[in-house]
Amino acid sequence: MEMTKEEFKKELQQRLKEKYAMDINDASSQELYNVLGSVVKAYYSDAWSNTWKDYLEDGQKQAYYFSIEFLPGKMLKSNLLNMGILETVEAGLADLGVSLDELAQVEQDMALGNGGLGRLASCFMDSIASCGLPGNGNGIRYDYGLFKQRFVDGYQVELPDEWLRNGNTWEVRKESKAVDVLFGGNVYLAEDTDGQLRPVYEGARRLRAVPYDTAVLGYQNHLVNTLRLWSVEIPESEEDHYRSIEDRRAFEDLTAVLYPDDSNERGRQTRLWQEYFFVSAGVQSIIRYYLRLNKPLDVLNEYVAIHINDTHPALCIPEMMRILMDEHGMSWEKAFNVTVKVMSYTNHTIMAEALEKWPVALMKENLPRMYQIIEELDRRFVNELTICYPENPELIQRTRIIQNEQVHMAHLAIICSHSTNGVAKLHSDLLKEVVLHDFYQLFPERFNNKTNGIAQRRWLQLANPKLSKVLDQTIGTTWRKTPGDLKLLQNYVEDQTVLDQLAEAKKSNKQRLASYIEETTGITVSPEAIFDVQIKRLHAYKRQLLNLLHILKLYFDLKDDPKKVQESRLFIFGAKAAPSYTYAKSIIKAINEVANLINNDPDINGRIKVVFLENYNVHLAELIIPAADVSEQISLASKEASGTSNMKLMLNGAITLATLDGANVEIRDAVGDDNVVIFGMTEREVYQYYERQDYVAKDYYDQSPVLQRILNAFVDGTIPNIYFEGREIFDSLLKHNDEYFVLRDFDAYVKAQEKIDGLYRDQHHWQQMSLMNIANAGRFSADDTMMRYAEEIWHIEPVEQYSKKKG
Ligand code: Z2T
Repeated sequence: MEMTKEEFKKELQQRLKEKYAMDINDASSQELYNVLGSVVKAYYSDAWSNTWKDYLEDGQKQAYYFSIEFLPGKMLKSNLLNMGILETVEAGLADLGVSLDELAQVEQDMALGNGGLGRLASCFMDSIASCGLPGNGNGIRYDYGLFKQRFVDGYQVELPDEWLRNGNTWEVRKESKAVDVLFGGNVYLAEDTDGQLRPVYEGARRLRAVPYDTAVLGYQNHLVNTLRLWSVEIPESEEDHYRSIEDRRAFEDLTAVLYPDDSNERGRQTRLWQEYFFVSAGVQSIIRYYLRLNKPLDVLNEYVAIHINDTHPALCIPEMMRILMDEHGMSWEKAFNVTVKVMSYTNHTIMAEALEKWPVALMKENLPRMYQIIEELDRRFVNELTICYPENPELIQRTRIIQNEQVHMAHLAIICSHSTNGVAKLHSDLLKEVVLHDFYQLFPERFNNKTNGIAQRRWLQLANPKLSKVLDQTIGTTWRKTPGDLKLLQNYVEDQTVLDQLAEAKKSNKQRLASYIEETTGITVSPEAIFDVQIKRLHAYKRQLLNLLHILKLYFDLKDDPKKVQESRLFIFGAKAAPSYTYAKSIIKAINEVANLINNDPDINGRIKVVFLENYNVHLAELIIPAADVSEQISLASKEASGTSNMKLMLNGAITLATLDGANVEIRDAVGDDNVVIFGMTEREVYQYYERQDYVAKDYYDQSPVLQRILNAFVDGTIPNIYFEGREIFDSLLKHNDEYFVLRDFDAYVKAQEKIDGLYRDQHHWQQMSLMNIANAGRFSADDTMMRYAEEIWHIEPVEQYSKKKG
């Protein structure tokens, strides 16, 4: 793929004429963006169709990543970077008096995900392609992505995310690849003409799944994989099956909105439909494609790997069984054998409220054939265990798929797949030793760890061009292809010139963020302050409240002693709360009120400022992360499965202030104890409290005048306008005994923050720590993570002509 600047300019102007009959000067940013998009698409279209062709002709094994969420963010610059024409296009546009950055702003963030899980899926898509691996995504094309967040009087208000309003340049609707999916009705087995038992459907609804394909470009290797997202339509022939407009609307709305709950499941009917819809459409289209290879279905596992991203796509298992048996006449035993070898599953949380369980009645009514198959899977599992472990009926009851009239989706996924992985070492160990211990005893060989990773192209090359340039000048450019080469930076830890350049890049990123803050909130902040960042979904276990309590401590300290020696700090929050999660919303309100109080207190005089940025999303992350000095990763140990913003912040030179949770443990191992600040209980100590049941939060309050003053501020009017929210938070800590041990870890957190303060005061040393973090972030490359999935779970290989060596 080659293109000169002049060719690009000509092409752009030509297309602008064709589409809008306009010159550059007359075109709006939206029009220019649209035209630029079509240039880019045309540019990769050959590579895309060649990749399809190569896969079909070579017939090598492919992986399919099934996820109910994908969170790619904006794609323009990322596509340009991966095609190797980012600089050409930027310069060409500049010649024409147009700024690429301004055009890039026009693109709507594609936010078909809640947070970590969806963003991980998108980092993985980028890495699969960049590693030359044959792998594709399968998900849902929601008409509305994750809600837009606004603050009104400090309260979160949710607005619909109309991301498709101005069209979507990147997607291609493929009507001819549509498939039908059946819901509801009755199913019974009847003898067919050939004497075989086949299911007969009565009164089922037939919905059409239409795929929209988006190209996933590999990094400068000419490979283009596909992200296939399904949208629902009602086939014309079915229109008179709807009894009323409401009845019809319910089905039409199947792919309308993404459920905005990040780690909590609420068993809604539409959610179950969504899950079956994209799973059935995806598996059907995989089988249809496979049949074109003319291979027998009982070796499907030699050509297809299906990955189940958390349990939401776990219906892949019974759906695959259905297709193999009902549509292709395979026996149960053969179908099960193949299915297990095809499927693999990732667990993303140990939080009990996130574990998916569907009521049997709901499943039976909406997905009768799925339920029959699940019931049979359960029956056979129980039978087998009864033979193997006749002395242990409790084990069988604990592990079976159907319990208490509920289908346990995680059990289904583990029992009927060949691999179950956690997303960080600590998390995977907890799965084996505690949460899924029974299953680990039954299938030890199935359990493995795959620590998450991040697409360093987006999170360093694109988000932080300033730092990227310093790296190029210092260690050469190989890190762009091989993130492990960031290690070379360690050689410069004593080099003052390099340290200064790194500091300069950070400063400039802080200025960029400061301008954004000023523009969007009216709050003036100093780039000299420590930028202390906590960006993630709002959840009690992530303990934004701990951060807030510490801010209040600093505030009272300064009120009491205005001469106190203390670095100035800017506390930055970005977080959406699930709309139904009232406690999380109360925390948002409280942070906003504390921010108001502190930012406007003349006694504080700007030495602490608190900014809660609205509508945290991928794009904002790209602005905040390069500007961060401190990365807050303060979840209660054992609760955060991995975290991935921790890796992005480290890569951009922030110092991690963390509990030993999730991937924080591996960050510490990577940088060493001197380059990270760790505090708080370990996961063992947490479990000890659970065993002994002897945590008394109120003791911490009773014994600490500091905590008394801080907590009282929530209920005595010190923090204004939080009459109800303040009481709710106060009670959560003292009346309901502080589920996430905020008070238990408070003192340790304060000390850790004091340590941060002292370290920052020694700027030279701070820069060295920052450098060590950047240098050791290479190990969290999603490229490496994907190669491990490829080798150890999916058993797929890079395609020869696209592999890194050639690229
Ligand atoms: C999610 O983002 C995560 C876990 C979930 O469990 C659901 C959602 Cl939407 C069902 C996150 C984890 O909380 C985080 O620790 C992890 O880094 C991320 O998934 C990716 O594995």
